[in-house]
Amino acid sequence: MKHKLKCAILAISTIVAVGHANAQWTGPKLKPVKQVEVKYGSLTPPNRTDTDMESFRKYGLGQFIHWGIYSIAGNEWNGVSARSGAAASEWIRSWAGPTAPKDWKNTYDNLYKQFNPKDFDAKRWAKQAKNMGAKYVIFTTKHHDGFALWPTKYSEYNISKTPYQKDIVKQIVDAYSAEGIDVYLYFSVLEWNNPNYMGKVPKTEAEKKSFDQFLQYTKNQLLELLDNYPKIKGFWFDGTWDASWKSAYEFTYNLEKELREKHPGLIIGSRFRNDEHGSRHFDSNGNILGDYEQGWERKLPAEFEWVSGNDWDAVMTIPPNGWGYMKDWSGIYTKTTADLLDLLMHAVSMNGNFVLNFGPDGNGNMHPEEDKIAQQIGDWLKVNGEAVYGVRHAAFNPSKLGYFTQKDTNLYLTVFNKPVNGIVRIAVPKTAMEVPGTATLLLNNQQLQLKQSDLGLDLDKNTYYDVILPAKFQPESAFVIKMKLVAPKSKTTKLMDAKM
Ligand code: H79
Repeated sequence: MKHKLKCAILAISTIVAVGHANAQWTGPKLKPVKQVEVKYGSLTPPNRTDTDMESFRKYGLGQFIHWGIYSIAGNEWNGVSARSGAAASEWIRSWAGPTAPKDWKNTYDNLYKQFNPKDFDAKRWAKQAKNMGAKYVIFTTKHHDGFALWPTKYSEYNISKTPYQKDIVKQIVDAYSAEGIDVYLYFSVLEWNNPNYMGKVPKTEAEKKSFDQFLQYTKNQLLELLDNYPKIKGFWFDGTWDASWKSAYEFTYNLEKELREKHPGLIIGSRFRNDEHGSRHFDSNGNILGDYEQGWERKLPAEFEWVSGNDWDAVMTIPPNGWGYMKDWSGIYTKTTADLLDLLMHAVSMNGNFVLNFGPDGNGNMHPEEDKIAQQIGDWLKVNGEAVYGVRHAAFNPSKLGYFTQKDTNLYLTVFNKPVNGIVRIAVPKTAMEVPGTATLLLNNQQLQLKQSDLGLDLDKNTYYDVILPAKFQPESAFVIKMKLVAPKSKTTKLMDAKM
């Protein structure tokens, strides 16, 4: 609660002009009115145009995997749910209060001695991801508990000390790369049980010495990851919000530089580091830090303007807030495939990638519901993927029926709300230079009737294109109407604009 308040105050103080209706949730990025000197701003230009970043822009769908020691617990221990005591399943180490097992942290910190995922098969996961239609994966190398899923030289708390022993990160990188899926590594900077880590700004000489060691350790691990897994495309950083890390802006600036020099094309999001004034994600002048915005965690921009032209991804859980394995999905709302497809289309229609999280169990199996969802998303994308991959935001008025996406002269409308009259009406500004010329149903390539309708509303700036759905069309899921954009046939007739 304290942190949330701090966050809200920070947000208000850095944004000079507020007042958007949705400002309490999130909102458009308003550039600060006053520009200040920023020495430790972004090392890369916004909207990089190199091939790596072009690939990022085309992914559409990604897979997130949260796997670690917490997966053994599955958000419960000895039959007692951690729901009332831990923030999320991957946070189970912080379980406290009356429901927490006795000596819980100690139990947790020794759980790695049991980590032996007998069913783990990276190739099986990679095949599933491929079949689902994911074009990139973000894999947890180390979460807030500090446990490393690769045999790092820089900490004893790693996979080589478990009964399993083998390098998990390597298997993931190899298996997913072999399927043509780009690999990004999730890396939490903060560590709950590292004696050299602290949340506050180090003050005393002893604290400074400790934290310097922690910084060096982080640098060593990141360079090690690049050395070990040169095939990776980028990092997805987390746990970078504490005052200690924020105060190390010079170190993190130089570290980012070093990572980029070592691995040309590397993609790093906006969550890695802040500028010298403490501004995170965006520097004090409102410019994005890093290559893509990482602010959309379990939420999406309501309007396209909110993303301010930046590249971005949205990472999403299926349960309300649980990234690591949650054994028990009962009694909570878990997003359906239809919900997830809606969120996917929402994201891509605003130039973002949608990254769906999976939390496999301690044996290396996905949750059975995740298996089903992956299959259903894959089935849907095999038919409708054209509206998802490599598309951009379409500059048409948002539709209440679904989401527009565009690729060259192809316009796609993914319809989630089928109109009862079977007429999919598309509003197009009368001044538009490109308008729908033909319409087909992506489902079966059936040509659909398309006609222009002027409603004759006073001062209406739009004309309307009506796509007529076949009378017997009863789709079971969202469907895509693909339209060819052409030059408008003629100027629309101006019947009678009232002069008032
Ligand atoms: O790995 C998953 C979560 O465990 C992790 N990110 C995803 C991908 C995550 N860790 N923490 N959180 C998500 C949310 C934490 C928010 C807060 Fe704070 C941290 C509230 C208080 C401290 C950041 C800093 C937001 C407010 C202050």
